[in-house]
Amino acid sequence: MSFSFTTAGESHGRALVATIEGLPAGLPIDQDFINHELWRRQQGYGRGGRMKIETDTVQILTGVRHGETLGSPVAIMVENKDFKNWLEVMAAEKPATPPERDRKVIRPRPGHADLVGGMKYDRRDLRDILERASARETTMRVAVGAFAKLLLREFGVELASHVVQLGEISVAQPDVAWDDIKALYDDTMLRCADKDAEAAMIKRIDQAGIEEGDTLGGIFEVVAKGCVPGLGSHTSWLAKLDGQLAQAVMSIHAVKAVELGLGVANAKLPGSQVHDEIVYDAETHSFGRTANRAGGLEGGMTNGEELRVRGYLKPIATLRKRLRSIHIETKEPLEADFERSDVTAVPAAGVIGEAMVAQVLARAMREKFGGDSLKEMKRNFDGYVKQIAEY
Ligand code: EPS
Repeated sequence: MSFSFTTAGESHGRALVATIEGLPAGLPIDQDFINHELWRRQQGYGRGGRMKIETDTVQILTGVRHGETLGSPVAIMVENKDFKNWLEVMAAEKPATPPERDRKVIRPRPGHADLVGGMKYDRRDLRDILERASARETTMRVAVGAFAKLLLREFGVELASHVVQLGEISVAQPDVAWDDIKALYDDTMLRCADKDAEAAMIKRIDQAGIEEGDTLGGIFEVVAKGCVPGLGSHTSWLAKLDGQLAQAVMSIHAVKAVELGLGVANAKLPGSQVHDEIVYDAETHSFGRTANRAGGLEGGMTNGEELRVRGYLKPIATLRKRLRSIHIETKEPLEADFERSDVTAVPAAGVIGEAMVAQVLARAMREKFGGDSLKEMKRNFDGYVKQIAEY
């Protein structure tokens, strides 16, 4: 038994869709929660005009009845409100006459999928690449992630994220406690725990966006609290949860590096200052660690500490300050294409990071505890928790 999903949809097409397989039957589905997660992804200072057009709302098409999963594939959809402005350009049917404004893209943006995608798929209108390469796709990852979060919640696992760096501005104290991160869950600015740093980040976004026509990257951190020890496995490279998390988070648009725990800083330190020492609490009969520099993972398995995963984003590739490019037909040098864009999407990427970490954990939980119904899965889980307590 596993958990998997596929997304489909173009940024300015009719709708975005996803199918999810592997949810157990009998899982309560709270649509308000899913929509709230979608709302969270749309927040954040530095977003562009598109977010004023869209109010992402999920429609559940299959696999759920009377508020509970059936154990069958779940199909979901989010409509693109902007589609009404792109009816002719994005129509599935071949137009009888070419649209008045064809919105053809022939000036590939450096750092985007435009040029390589056009070459590989042999498309001469780079919109055929841009539409699917767009980070709009992450709407469905967040919707799927909400289903994964609803499953994880049944087993006491919660996720949240925060921004630790924007452009060159970092929080003063990077090890932010879970409660302080959780308190930012519905924040609409930068979900940054350090308010002085956040004020500086906002200024920097204004400077980059308004004055310079530029874009900014940064770093988000996702924390998952309440994971049972032993998700993932040391026995095979594909089974290692750290590898799976890296792949899942790296697949988010513009993420160029993934860090687990204090992985980057740890590379510069001697082992005695890196490894979290093991302690035992005789009263609660449980093992613990003196610190969590490993970010909750040892040997490719969760160790019961908070899971901490960071995603490093490069700046968005659509810039008002246009970079040099080449006309794909005439091969003349010109400036790259620009329609409209965000200045930064680091806070949104954190929400997407939560969704991707949630789906990796949901898959690991489904693989470990199986069960066709939630009840059966919980029975298996309880047996394992007892085994751990008796160890
Ligand atoms: C994106 C470009 C912008 C962003 C978009 C991602 O869209 P548009 O071209 O319509 O202005 O707003 O993000 C979303 C639509 C979203 O929902 O996150 C891109 O090129 O990646």
